[in-house]
Amino acid sequence: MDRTRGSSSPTRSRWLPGALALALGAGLGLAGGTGGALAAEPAAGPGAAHRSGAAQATEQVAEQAADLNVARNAGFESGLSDWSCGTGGAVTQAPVRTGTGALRGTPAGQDNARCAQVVRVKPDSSYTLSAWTQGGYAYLGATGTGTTDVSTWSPGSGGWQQLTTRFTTGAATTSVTVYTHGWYGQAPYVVDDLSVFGPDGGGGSDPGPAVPAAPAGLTAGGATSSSVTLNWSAVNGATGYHVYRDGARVQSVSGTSATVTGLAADTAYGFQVTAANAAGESARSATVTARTAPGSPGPGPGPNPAVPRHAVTGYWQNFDNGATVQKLRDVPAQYDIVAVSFADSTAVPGQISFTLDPAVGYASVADFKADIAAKKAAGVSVILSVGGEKGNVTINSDTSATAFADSAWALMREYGFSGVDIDLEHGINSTYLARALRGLAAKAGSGLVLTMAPQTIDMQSTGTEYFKTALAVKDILTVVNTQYYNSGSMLGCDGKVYSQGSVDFLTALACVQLEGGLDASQVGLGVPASGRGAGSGYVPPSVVNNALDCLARGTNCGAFKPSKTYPALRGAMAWSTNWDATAGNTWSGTVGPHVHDLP
Ligand SMILES: [Ca+2]
Repeated sequence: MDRTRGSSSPTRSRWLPGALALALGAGLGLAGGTGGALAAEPAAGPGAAHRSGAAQATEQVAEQAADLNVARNAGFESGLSDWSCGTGGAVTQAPVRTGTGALRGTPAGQDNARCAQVVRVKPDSSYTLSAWTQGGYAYLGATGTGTTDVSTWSPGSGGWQQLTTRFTTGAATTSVTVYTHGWYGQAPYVVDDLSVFGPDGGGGSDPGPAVPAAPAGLTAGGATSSSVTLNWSAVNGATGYHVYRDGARVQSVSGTSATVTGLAADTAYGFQVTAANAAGESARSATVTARTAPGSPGPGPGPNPAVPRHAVTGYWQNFDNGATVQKLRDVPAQYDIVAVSFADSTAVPGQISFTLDPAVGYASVADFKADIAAKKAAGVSVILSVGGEKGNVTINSDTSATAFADSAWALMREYGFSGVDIDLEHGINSTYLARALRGLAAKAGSGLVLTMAPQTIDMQSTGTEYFKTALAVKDILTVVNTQYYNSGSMLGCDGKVYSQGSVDFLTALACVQLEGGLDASQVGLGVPASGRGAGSGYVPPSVVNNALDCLARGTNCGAFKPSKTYPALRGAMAWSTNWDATAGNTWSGTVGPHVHDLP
């Protein structure tokens, strides 16, 4: 349907740090290849003034990257990976100087608990070897330097203490063994943040743990009136997760689920999760919205009023787009089915939610529910419309079909809706959408009101996914109100082309559905309630009435005359009750009595 929802969805910010990291990575790669050329480049010359900014940036990175820590896993954040240790070496979580791990060496009588690593070095270069230690006697040294091997030691201490020494590599030396160990029979020693600082020997540096990625797969379930349970997928390298509620951090956990408590009943909350480790906290996950259960039992679906033989459907706008803002109680009694527009899709494929727009003016959600109950008591079916121009829901698997049925049923029970309207405008999969609707019908029972509002193009032949869906659920389908507007020219059931905005367009196109396998009681004429309710294709209410007469009685036809009459034709639909109100409710006042007067 052509309409502006007027709602604003938050724009996801782009992950700039990621782009920055990419650029830096590219710079480092270039720097490695041009390191030798840098020194040879003239300090000034004809080309110097014209060097690109990119080249200058590359050189700056190269200069910064000239010296680095050539040891791997130097902070023991990845266990003993890259290290060769005897039986006395192990990783400890306490004490650690940085991150979450450190080396604990436990010497024995014949074992000094030595751990060593072969690092790649540049020949004829100087390196500073250092490490932080505490506990018992700790040694730090290097062998295979090609010049003079070095070592240093500490008798131990109760706090962190840095050991430092230096070595120079030989003319042909490309690797050196660095080691640390304790002393025979002495107390365990702890080492963290070891560094072999000097020119890159070709092995690069160990960046340590990276900031983890944002968690994916966040879902909300198990809502009570005061809590919501969240689940998400584990993130590589994460040591914990933080949970955010409406932007504020409310909880930190080590696993991949959390139950957020202390929530208000019958309230929607937006949740996000981040992953964290020693390097920092990830970006926030996509937001999942969850609503807590009502504090007291909701009105429930109750027995649905029967839809009359001839019925008028009207869409009620849960948003302000310039049409008259109204409450459900303001919708004229001529409307037998009121489709609340629209449900929202959530991050879970197939799942829908509903949030009452404050712009509509209800004092509370309970007030809105009371209006639904009052309409129901007056014999009106208030249903929830799914879709619209901007509210698409993807149902293309058994999982998403189930998610749809479960969430739609939950909303029916919570608000008292009598059913759902399918107003999806793209990407329909008839197999799974039919499965989803059957799943809902299995829960809601025979009182379910199920309507559809396809676009004209979607109902031109029985081969389209929309038409196939309608036929696949024919036994539980109330009415299909095809939108006979916003569509230009289309084919009638006689194979002729008809232009929108005429009685023939309504009758000849409805004939496609009437002859395509739907029962006449399942066909309604969907039209704009006023000229402002659609971009094109508006016809006055008198033309709608003529089309109804033509199909149901064979009178008041235009050029197109159906070969038979369809007295059981269900009726008509208007977008929207709000646009109808804007035009003084002329549409429902004219078409409504006429529909109810059909044979
Ligand atoms: Ca560490």
